[in-house]
Amino acid sequence: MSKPIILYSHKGGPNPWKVAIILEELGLPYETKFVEFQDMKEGPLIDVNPNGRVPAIEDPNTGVAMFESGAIVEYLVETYDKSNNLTYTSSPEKYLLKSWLHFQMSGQGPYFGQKAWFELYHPEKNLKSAIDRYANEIRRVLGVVDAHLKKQGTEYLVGDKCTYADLAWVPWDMALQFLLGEGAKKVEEELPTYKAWHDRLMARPAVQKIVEERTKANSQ
Ligand SMILES: N[C@@H](CCC(=O)N[C@@H](CS)C(=O)NCC(=O)O)C(=O)O
Repeated sequence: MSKPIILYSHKGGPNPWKVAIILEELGLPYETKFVEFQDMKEGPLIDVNPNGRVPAIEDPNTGVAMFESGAIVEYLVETYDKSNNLTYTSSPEKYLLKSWLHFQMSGQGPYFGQKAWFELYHPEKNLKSAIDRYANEIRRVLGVVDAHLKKQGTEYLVGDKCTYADLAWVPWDMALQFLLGEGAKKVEEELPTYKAWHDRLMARPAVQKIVEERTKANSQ
């Protein structure tokens, strides 16, 4: 591995920061290209992601150019995590990692995102039933994580180490306060096992580095 991977990103949106965390955890060189929302439906991003969203990556070392944060995470781990620091190759762990990543992609990302959409961007304001629906889903989904960790009695979702399946949840969970306001504290009090897991992930040096990078990017 010699040339930096290009990461198409956005300063505010959580999904690209998931990929940044994995790049950082794996110690891979990468170069971030921030794309504004209004520029996402044209080149060069649209050439890599026909859906015109971030993240997307171009890896000059392998010729792979791809999109969708979960797929990118899987690609990076399969290609570059030769010591299995963030993954398992044994069964059933390797398959359970996929379950939790897919749950994050389908159960956390879209529901958390829709809460922000109906609260902030939807043209029809104060659509209470939609806002409540997604706020309840946020609480429910985090409750699933909390119950799972409690039942297993482990510090991480799969096995006994931090994996890509845990890290994938970090950027949206970081937005909890933004999404639920006062309600975020209540969720954290009601779900202490989830909260301890989140804090454990936040304390990782790679995650802290990305938090700093993101703060720096947003202050420029
Ligand atoms: N499922 C996609 C979601 C990507 C996504 O929605 N990204 C946001 C930023 S976090 C975006 O590009 N939004 C631009 C738009 O909606 O046009 C993934 O996880 O990569």
